Amino acid sequence: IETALRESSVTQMLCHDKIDSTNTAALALDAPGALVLAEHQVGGKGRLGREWTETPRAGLAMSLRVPVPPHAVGWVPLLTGLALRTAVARETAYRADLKWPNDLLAASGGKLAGILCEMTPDAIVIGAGLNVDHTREELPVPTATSLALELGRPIGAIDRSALVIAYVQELTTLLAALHTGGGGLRAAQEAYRAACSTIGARITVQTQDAPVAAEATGVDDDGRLLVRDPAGATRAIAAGDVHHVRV
Ligand code: BT5
Repeated sequence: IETALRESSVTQMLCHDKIDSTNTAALALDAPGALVLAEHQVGGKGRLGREWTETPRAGLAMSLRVPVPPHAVGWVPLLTGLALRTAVARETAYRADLKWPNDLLAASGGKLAGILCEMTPDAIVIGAGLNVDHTREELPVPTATSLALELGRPIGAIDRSALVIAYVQELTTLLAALHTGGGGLRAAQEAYRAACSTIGARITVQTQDAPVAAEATGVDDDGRLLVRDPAGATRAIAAGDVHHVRV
């Protein structure tokens, strides 16, 4: 992996057999360009204090620590989801649904991957967990699924190292667009919008008070989801849980 990533944003790679959280490890490192991987992550973090559960040798847990210009931080989680989706398509030909901001879902609705970005004063730690080789019995929660299950591939047939390499390469290209801005950034944002299955979908948005039914109409230049409520009013959502309504 290290050799293949020589041209990427990775300057140093740490591969742990067992660790609490690759994000926590990358947060503690003062090394821009550090990529932390773990074969078994025992204390994986989800968003909003939730947990991410890994199955040894079946899941991928990856955290990349990189500097990001402050004005572009809002797009990092979204472009990370795009990078992961593209990498999965490149290596396995599987086209996952990309749900705003960045969950990867299978056609069955099962969750294949989750992303957690955490900020330090000078960098962002981009954490991604991908379910690759789980059997049905190994899935940590009923809402999860794995690439092996969705593709009907035998365990061990999907090259996990190739997935790591493809993901970091895709992410490197998209992060470079964030740094340069201009046309490159607009192209990356358009690629995200084209891939995001939330846009155009009927959704429910979990607000502080209650779930609200709405239609997602787009993603604005700050990475916020634009939703139109039944009364026709449009507003932008910066963070929150969005559930697609299946019709
Ligand atoms: C996420 O949170 O989806 C972000 C997960 C980020 C995990 C990566 S792994 C590498 C790095 N190091 C870390 O410590 N974290 C990052 P959220 O949207 O809050 O989803 C969490 C919810 O997904 C849980 O409450 C479970 O219901 C479910 N879940 C837990 N483990 C799962 C898995 N392996 N596959 C699918 N769903 C899972």
